[in-house]
Amino acid sequence: MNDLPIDKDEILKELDLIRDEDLKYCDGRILGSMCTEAHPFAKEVYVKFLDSNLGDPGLFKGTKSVEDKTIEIIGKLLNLDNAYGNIVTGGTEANIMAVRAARNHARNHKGIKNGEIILPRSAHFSFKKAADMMNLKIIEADLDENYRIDVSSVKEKISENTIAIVAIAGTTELGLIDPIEELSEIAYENNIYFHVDAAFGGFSIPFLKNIGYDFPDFDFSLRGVSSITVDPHKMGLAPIPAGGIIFRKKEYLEVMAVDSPYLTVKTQSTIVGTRLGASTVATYALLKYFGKSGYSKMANNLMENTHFLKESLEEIGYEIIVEPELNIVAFNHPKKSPDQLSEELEKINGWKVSVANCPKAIRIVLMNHVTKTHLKEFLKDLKELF
Ligand code: 0PR
Repeated sequence: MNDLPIDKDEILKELDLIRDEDLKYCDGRILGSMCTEAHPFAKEVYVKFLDSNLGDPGLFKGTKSVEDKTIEIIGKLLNLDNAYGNIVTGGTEANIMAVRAARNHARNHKGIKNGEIILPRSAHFSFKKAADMMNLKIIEADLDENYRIDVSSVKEKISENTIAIVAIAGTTELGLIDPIEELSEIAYENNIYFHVDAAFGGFSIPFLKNIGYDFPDFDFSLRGVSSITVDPHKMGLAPIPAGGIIFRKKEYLEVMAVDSPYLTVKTQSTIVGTRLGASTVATYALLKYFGKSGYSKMANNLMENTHFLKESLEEIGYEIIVEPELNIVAFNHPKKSPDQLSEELEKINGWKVSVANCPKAIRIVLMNHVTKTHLKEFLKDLKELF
């Protein structure tokens, strides 16, 4: 550390150089990210609430009331009138909270000590962290030939130690929606906690449905669904960190509560203690600013780009892995491996694609920062590499 203070300008100069090493969303080269540039209005709001701490809500009553309203709005969007939950750091923390609620609930109500959690192979790796922290056994359910969770495999894997079943609405690698309706019934009939990870899809499926897209039900309209992860910092255009966890019942928060004696509230259910209010308020501001119609329009534009990319890839001769359901396209070159193609794409024009693992394929996430112009440049390079 320097002994003497350094001039602000000098520090800023250094930081500008450092910032130049980062990729910028607006260059359109980031093709595998579920995050995007936060909306300018969200950034404006964010700085106003930078010092707010939701960890001690009695001191920040205004900010806390915004968190409550945000949960209420997102809950209603997911067909739940009385929603409970929090805006947290991201999908990982939201999933960890859901698993913790399920584990504690099963421990308190069924006496389960060595819990098992059933999830599809396509589940995000955050569940591995949750299982590791809570000493739970992951029971992997098979996928069907279309890469969605195989319902019969879930049925077979239910045991007396099952504390939760997890399904995905918008899988990380392919953007697919699991057969949540059927799983909800199975969970309900077996009295098992059912969590839906809609970290990615939660901010687009309701809006696309709103304008006539034919998606299956995935939310609290299904009686078996206990909680849903839905991340504002993905499709919601909110600044990082903004994940969301919504619970059907208050008791799921209560089973996680620990005493917080010297705070302004006497218990705390979140994993994190000191919690930034800024991204929560920015999320709230965006929900109001866009409204249903604004988000629907954006989601629809992204679906149009998705279909444009998919069809153009087919025209060149690339193989599409699965018909896109949300704004992710996965494809392969008939001869080159995805890793080789990914390397060549980076070399030719700095494209940063990501390679899916199940199945191995190049995976493009069509976020807001990827414009039609970027896609045309990308397709030109893909044609050259074919
Ligand atoms: N659930 C699902 C379905 C997800 O896709 C993700 C993240 C999570 C949970 C975890 O969310 P957080 O990362 O907010 O904790 N999916 C992407 C991934 O890890 C996130 C991502 C974002 C990846 C930006 C790359 C990137 O540049 O693959």
